Amino acid sequence: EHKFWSTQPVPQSSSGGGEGADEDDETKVGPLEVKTVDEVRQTPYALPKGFEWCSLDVDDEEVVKEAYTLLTENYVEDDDNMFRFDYAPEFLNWALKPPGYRIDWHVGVRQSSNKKLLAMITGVPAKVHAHDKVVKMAEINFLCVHKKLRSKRLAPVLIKEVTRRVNLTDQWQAVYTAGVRIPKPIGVARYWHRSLNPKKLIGVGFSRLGDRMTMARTIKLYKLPAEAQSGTIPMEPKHVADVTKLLREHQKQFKVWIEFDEEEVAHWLLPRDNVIYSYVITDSNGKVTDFCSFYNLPSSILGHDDYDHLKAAYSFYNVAHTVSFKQLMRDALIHANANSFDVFNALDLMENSTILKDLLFGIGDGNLHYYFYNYAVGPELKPQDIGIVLL
Ligand code: YNC
Ligand code: MG
Repeated sequence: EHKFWSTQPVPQSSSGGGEGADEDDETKVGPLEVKTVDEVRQTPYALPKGFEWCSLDVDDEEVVKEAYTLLTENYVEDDDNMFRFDYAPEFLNWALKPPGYRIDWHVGVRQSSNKKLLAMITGVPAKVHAHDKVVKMAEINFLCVHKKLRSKRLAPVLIKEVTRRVNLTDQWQAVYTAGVRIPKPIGVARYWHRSLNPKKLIGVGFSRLGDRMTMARTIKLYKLPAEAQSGTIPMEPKHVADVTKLLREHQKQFKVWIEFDEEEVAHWLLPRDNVIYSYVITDSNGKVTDFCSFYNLPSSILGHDDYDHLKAAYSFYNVAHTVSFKQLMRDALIHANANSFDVFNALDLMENSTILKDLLFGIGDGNLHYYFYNYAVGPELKPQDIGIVLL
């Protein structure tokens, strides 16, 4: 069934533990395959004639712009092809250059004749905790093949090449998420959506007017105050040490989570305009007691006359101590609304599902599957056991 994935060190049965499930998939925890660097192929995999490999030098703004163009024209669309993710160049600079990033883990495929970028896949380092073990993994993202090169088995070559490059650094595991179901998710989460600008969302076909609802009543229902209600203020560099401790103590409760040191917290959480928004609550001594964060991932609206973009906030990491989780997330909604986002999205993982309904989120369609490469975690994790949010 899966010509490529059946050859890879990933748990194979997709039956979720029912009849026919491979017993090993359910009981085994840890690496599926152990190798050494001298067993890794020294040369890149062969590409079809007329194409060549490159490393995406993301320190060069021109290269970031090329990646942006490939993605904005060819990356993920919804099932009805109404929207396509439009990760901004500033966002790619954030996503692809965390502490310890390596140019050679950002793999590109160019057309030899004109050097046009036609496919990519990226990796950044992450220290992943899985059931009390710490594993250095590559966080894989932005797998994209130009529309005119689809269904030619280029994706497996990209995946094998990034794997080879990661393996050459003596790392053997990866974490990734995808809308598609392949062998074999460690867990599955669902997106929920909270309307901030219902008029636009309904206008572009993202949502529909509810039964027995008028537009005026809908707008009133979702209206939020202009000012935060729980004392959240923008995070600053002086908050990094406190946030690092709070986040680590909080994430420990999940079965899988990513450990961030202070440098990584500074990178992933300090506010960047139009990219990452983070807010803290501090006590009378200025110590951080709570924080919330979301990132900006707009979608292009395909073929609509009045609007060309949907501005979406995605819940990132949140820790509540002195206010309820619901109060904290309500402040996140208020800040997103004040920054003119149209919708606030959150997955039903971590403790998110406890507040989604109260805060007027509606369930989305389609699942987000979580995967590890070459690392088994045993029985499928429940969303509330997953403490990882990727971009
Ligand atoms: C996918 N998203 O099943 P089988 S998510 C993984 N992730 O293989 P072809 C995928 N595998 O089933 P196309 C996948 N999508 O025959 C497809 N596949 O074994 C598998 N879309 O290849 C698929 N971006 O080249 C099949 O398909 C084989 O031309 C078919 O290319 C696929 O970034 C794709 O959705 C997705 O650009 C590139 O459709 C293309 O269709 C496209 O014939 C729009 O491929 C954008 C899009 C995916 C976003 C993401 C995470 C990717 C994770 C990849 C796996 C990483 C493994 C770990 C590596 C490091 C290991 C270490 C150490
Ligand atoms: Mg292809």
